[in-house]
Amino acid sequence: MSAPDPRHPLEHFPPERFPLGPMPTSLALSPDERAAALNALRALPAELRAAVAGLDDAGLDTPYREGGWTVRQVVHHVADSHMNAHIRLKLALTEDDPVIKPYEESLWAELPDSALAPAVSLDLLDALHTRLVPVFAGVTDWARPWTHPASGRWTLDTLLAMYAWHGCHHTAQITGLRERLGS
Ligand code: NI
Repeated sequence: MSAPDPRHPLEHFPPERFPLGPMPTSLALSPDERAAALNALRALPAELRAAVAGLDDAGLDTPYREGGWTVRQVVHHVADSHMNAHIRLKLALTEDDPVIKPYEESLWAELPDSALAPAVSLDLLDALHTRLVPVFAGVTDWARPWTHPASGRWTLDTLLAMYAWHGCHHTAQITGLRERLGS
């Protein structure tokens, strides 16, 4: 995922691509919403692993929607994205309103590591979320700002909500495909 782009038409969210609807962009969350988002991040590595369990190479190399990434690319993309989340969170906690670095996610998904076995990124996500979740859980000032060069200034609440949604969003793309295919 990238931070929200206000130029993107919000009314266009085809359900196969956006099974959970658009990414949330709240600037402030309630304590219950934060707890739910943290639980989603805690659960994500196991849920993504379960979503791809039992797929052979043909299943892993099936696009989750016409013209979309393969299941394998989706798994590696979640690792790409959440590595950036960890860096963005730590920058926001240690610098004054840092400008984060966007990246070309569709080009990253074409690099050779996105052809590896999904287990590589599933193991990476296990370790990464073991580090990411306690950093989020230790936040005391959820209004701390960070800035995306295209979409502007956001808060740590936004960052938490975005990535909690992001993991569930891609997991649901895979489970939705498997439901449609009966695989
Ligand atoms: Ni994404």
